[in-house]
Amino acid sequence: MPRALFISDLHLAPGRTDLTAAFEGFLERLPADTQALYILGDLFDYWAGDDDLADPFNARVVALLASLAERNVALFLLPGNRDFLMGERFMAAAKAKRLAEIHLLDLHGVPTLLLHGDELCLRDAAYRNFRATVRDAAWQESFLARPLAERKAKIEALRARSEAEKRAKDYDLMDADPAAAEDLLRIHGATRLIHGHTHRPARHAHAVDGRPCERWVLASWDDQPGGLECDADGCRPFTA
Ligand code: LP5
Ligand code: MN
Repeated sequence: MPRALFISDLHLAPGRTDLTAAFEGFLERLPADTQALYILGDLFDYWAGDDDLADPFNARVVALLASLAERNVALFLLPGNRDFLMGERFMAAAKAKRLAEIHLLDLHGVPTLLLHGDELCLRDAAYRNFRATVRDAAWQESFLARPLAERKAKIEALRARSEAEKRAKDYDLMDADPAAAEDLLRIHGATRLIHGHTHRPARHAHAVDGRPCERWVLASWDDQPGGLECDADGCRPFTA
C-alpha cells in the first residue's frame, strides 16, 4: 500500500559514522511502495549555511538524499532548530522541497499537521527568546554574511552552552505543551499532528472541541533509529 515515512532528529555529523550508516541502511531498505519521505527537522547536528555544501561529509549526505528522486520518492524537508539555515541551494542539490515551519498535509483524507516540535515548548523561556532572535530574517541575513569558519565556531560554542543549559533545565519544562498542540490542531482544523524535537517517542490522544485527535512524537536516531509510517490504514512506528 502506498505509504509516507516521517523521520526527524537524525543529528548527522562527520564524527557519528554510526548515524550516517543507519541512515544509509534505512534508505537502501525503503519499501518499494514508499511515495514520500518527510524529514521533520534536525537532519544534521547543525547546518551553518548552504556555502557548506562543498564539505565532503555534507556532499555525501546530500547525494544520498538526491538519489531518492531517481527512485520516485518525493523528499520534503521541514526546518529544525539545528538546521533551519538550510536554504534553496541545499534543496536544489538534495532534490527536495522545503516545507514551512508548520505544514498541513492531507494524508489519505486525514488533515495532518507537520512541525519540528520546538515551537511547542512554550515553558522554555530561554529557548523561546533565542528562537525569536535567530528565526528573524534580518538576523539570518547578517549571520550568513559572516565567514563560514566563524559561523561554525559560534554554533559549536552555542551547542556546548545549549547542552550545559539543558542539564540544568527541568525535564518537564523541555517537553511539548499539550495545550499548544491542541491550539494548533484547532487553528488548522487538523486531527493528527506529527513532530519530533523532544526525543520522547509516543502517541498521545487529544480531544479538541470534542474531536478525537492524535499526536505522534518521533524518536531521536541517537536513541532509536526510525520514525513513523502512514498509509490509508493509519500510522505506526517503524524501526530503521
Ligand atoms: O538542539 P537541542 O535539542 O540540543 O536543544 C534545543 C535548544 N538549543 C538550541 C541550540 C542549538 O542546539 C544550537 C545549534 C543551532 C544551529 C543553528 C544555527 C544558527 C544559530 C547560530 C547562532 C550563533 O536550539 C535548547 C532547548 C532544547 O532544544 C529543548 O527544547 O532547551 O535551548 C537552549 O539551550 C537555548 C538556551 O537556553 C539559551 C541560549 C541563549 C544563547 C544566547 C546567545 C546566542 C547568540 C546568537 C543570537 C544573537
Ligand atoms: Mn530539535
